[in-house]
Amino acid sequence: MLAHCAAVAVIPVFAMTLRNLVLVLGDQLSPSISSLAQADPARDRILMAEVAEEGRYVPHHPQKIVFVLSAMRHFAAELRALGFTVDYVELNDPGNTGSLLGELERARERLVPEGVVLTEPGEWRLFEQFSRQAARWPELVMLEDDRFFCSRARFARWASGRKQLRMEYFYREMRRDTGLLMNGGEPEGGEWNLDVQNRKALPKGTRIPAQPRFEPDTVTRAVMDLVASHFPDHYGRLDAFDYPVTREAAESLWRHFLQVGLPQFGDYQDAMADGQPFLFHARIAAAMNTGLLDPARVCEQVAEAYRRGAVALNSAEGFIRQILGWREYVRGIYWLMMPDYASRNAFGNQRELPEFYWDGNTRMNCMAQAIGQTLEHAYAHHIQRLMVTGNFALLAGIEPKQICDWYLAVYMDAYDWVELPNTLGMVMHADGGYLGSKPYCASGQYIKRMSDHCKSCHYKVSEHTGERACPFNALYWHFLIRHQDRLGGNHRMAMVYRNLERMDPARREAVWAWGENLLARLDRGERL
Ligand code: FAD
Ligand code: DLZ
Ligand code: SF4
Repeated sequence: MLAHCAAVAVIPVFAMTLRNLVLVLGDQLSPSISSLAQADPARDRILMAEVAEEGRYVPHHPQKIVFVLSAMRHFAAELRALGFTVDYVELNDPGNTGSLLGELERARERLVPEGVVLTEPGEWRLFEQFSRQAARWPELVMLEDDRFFCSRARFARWASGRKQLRMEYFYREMRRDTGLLMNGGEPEGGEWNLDVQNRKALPKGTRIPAQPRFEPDTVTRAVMDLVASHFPDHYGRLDAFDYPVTREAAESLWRHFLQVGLPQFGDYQDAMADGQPFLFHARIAAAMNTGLLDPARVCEQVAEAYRRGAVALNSAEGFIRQILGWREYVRGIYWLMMPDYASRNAFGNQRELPEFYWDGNTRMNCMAQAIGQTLEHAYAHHIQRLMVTGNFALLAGIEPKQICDWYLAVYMDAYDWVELPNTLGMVMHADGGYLGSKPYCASGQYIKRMSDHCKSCHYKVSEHTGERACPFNALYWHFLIRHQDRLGGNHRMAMVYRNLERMDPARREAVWAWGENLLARLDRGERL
């Protein structure tokens, strides 16, 4: 626990009365979270509630709902074993109001506690609801979520006075603050960021480690039935669920990664391959975002693996950068910029999200692979999200809210605080360049370089126009041409705009026209 808790209101204790009712949310499953750290099993009572609204505010993948509800049920058992009384409201319970605030209100009326305590929700949507409630209930206290390296106040101080924020400089501060991979005041190995050593394509025949499977226990199976009956219309396969739902099982997933994934994580972090959903990735984001794994311990263990020579620096640094750097950076931006951030749309995009995002039915093999595994596992790794499904949405000019809601719905690890800045800022550049200095736009050539997807694709990655041309190509040039006013002066885009200027005018015309054709087909609801 690295950040400081906000002051806890001192609530007097009277004999025979309940002191605090402590509400624990579905992504707060950490025994040492601020709301529980100050709770006393003898005087306080825990409330946990399964509610329809949290499953429906976007149509969450059924595996995400199963994961959260089953992990909540196991966590309630963990708290009871620690001596706490837990009032646990199941989705099917008669009288369930369907919302977290409704359940809190119901329990407050029933138990008449002196205080109501919760750790602040991670999403603005709920934070705002509870903040409004706190204005009506003086006994409601929200504590800071201290499961992050950087508190909201610390981030705001760092950001203050900077016109543009850059992850790289924030990350360096975090390395200095924590001492992770530091050698005195200098970064281990002399370089802060080994990103250039994280971009190898996968050589043919590389052995990919098998992923551990976590068979659903009786609790999880009951939750699977519940989710099937309550959310039958949600996108994604339910029966393939095999994710850990307890702290011990999450720990075993993590240990597996440390031993067999991490050594090659550095080299192949950006690689993609047909039929390989996980490659050398850790799959821990869902467990970490709900509190089953602690980011500080995870990073310390990676640094320790480097110190004892078990992994190379490009793996250790590449991995720690994602958590200490990106994860903290996007959260900082989220809290600094909300609620306005969510409605940013710098390019003025209005296009509907194509239907194939929901069923994977497209002839673009890279898209079909990324979306197909998302349906199957509620998972895609970072480069698939950024450079395949994200890149397509950017090039096609999809309305930011629609693509953000899609990411929020389909991934098991998705929460607004981490999904929104990644999608709206990093992928869609809809914040006008606040989070990242340039859009990550790319033609089919990037996907060809980093994967084997193009080999078995209906489309030809070498072609730019015509029925069999890779749609990413014409859409890439169309994107650059239509946003030249905004992006042409960006020095990080200078090379691509020089290439555009050198393009033969007839070819430029043809590529633009083919891009128009593709966009018109999307507007007619056609599948590419
Ligand atoms: P690994 O590749 O093994 O990486 C290790 C850890 O680093 C992850 O578990 C994650 O905690 C962290 N991490 C890596 N990249 C990022 C990043 N850009 N931002 C924040 N943390 C990062 N991550 C989420 O946790 N929830 C989301 O809702 C989410 N939405 C995303 C949406 C888009 C459009 C993009 C481009 C990225 C998104 N990410 C999100 C970041 C990243 O894709 C996932 O964290 C990662 O794919 C999870 O798989 P993993 O645990 O195997 O990660
Ligand atoms: C994601 C989720 C789901 C699907 N269901 C519940 C629930 O029934 N009860 C609950 O307390 N939390 C749930 N969650 C997690 C919340 O959505 C999460 O706490 C907020 O989004 C704040 O980050
Ligand atoms: Fe994707 Fe284009 Fe390659 Fe097909 S050819 S896999 S659409 S990049």
